[in-house]
Amino acid sequence: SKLSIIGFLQDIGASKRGVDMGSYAIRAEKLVEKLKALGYQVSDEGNVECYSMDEGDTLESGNPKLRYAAAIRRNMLELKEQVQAIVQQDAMPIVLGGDHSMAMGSLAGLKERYQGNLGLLWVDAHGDFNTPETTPSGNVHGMPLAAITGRGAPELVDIGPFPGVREENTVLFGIRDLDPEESMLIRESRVTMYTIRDIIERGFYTCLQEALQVVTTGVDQFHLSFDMDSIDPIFAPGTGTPVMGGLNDREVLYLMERVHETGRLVSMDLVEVNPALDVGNKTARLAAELILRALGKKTL
Ligand code: DIR
Ligand code: MN
Ligand code: MN
Ligand code: MN
Repeated sequence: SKLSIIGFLQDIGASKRGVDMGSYAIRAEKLVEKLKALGYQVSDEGNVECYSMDEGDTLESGNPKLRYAAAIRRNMLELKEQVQAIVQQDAMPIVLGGDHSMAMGSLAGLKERYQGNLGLLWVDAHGDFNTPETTPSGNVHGMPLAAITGRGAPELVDIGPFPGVREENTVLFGIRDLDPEESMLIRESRVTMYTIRDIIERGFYTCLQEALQVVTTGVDQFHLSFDMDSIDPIFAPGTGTPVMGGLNDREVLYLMERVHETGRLVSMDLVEVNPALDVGNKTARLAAELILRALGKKTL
C-alpha cells in the first residue's frame, strides 16, 4: 500500500520558533527508507511552504487572541489540498509538523473521502480546545480540536468543512495541562478524554483499550493526530511546550503498535518536534520510530 509524506513548515501557531524545522529532523532519521523497508510504496511529496511571521507580515490578523490567523488559514488551505489529492490516490497521508494547528488542514483534506465516517485519536499533553474567548496565549496551536469540532473563530472553523468527525468518536489521550475554561469546554463536549490522572488511576492498558474502542466504534477508520509533547520531556525534550509527568517511551511505542493492529488508521499527523530545542536529534528519532510502529514495524 501507498504512503505519502508531507513536511509542514509552520511555526507561527506555536509560542516558540523552530518547530517549522521538525519535518527535516524526522526525515534525517531515514524515515522514508525505513518505511520502504516495511514494504510500503512511499512517496515524499516535499513540503508545504508556509507563510511565516517575518517582520512587516501583513497577514498578521492583529488579534492577540488569534495570532497569525490569516497566515495560518492560508497554510491550512494549502495543506488541505495536498491531503485531498493524496487520499484520492488511495495513499495514506503522513504529515510531519510543524505546530499542531496543522491538524485543521489535515482533517479538512480528509473530508471528501471519509465524511461522517472517521474517528479521531488526539494524543497530547494539552486539550487544544481553546477558542479566542478562552485562550490565555492567543496561540492557534492551542485551538485546533475546538475548530475541528466546530467551535471558536470562524476563520478557523471555515478551513473545513471538517469531515464530520463526530465528537462521540473523538478521544483526547495523555492530557495533563488544560486551561480552566478550555477544561469546561471539553467536559461539556462529547469528546472522550483520558487524562494522566485517569491513566494512573485506571491503568494505561485499560484506558488505551477504551480509547481505541471509541475511535473505531460505528466508524470504519480513524485519523491519528500525535503531539510529541504528550511524551514526558525526559524522552521528548525537543518540543515547544513541555509538560512534566507525561507518557513514557515504551507507553507511546506500544500505543502506536496497537494503533497499527486496529487496521483502521488512514491518516496521521506527527507534530511539535522542535529541533532548535532538541538534545541531539532525540525527539525526532523517537518520532520516526513512533511512525514506524504505527505502520507495523515489528520488533518481536
Ligand atoms: C495552552 C497551551 N493551552 C494554549 N497549548 C498547547 O496556549 O492554548 N498546545 N501548547 O499544544
Ligand atoms: Mn497539540
Ligand atoms: Mn500539546
Ligand atoms: Mn501545540
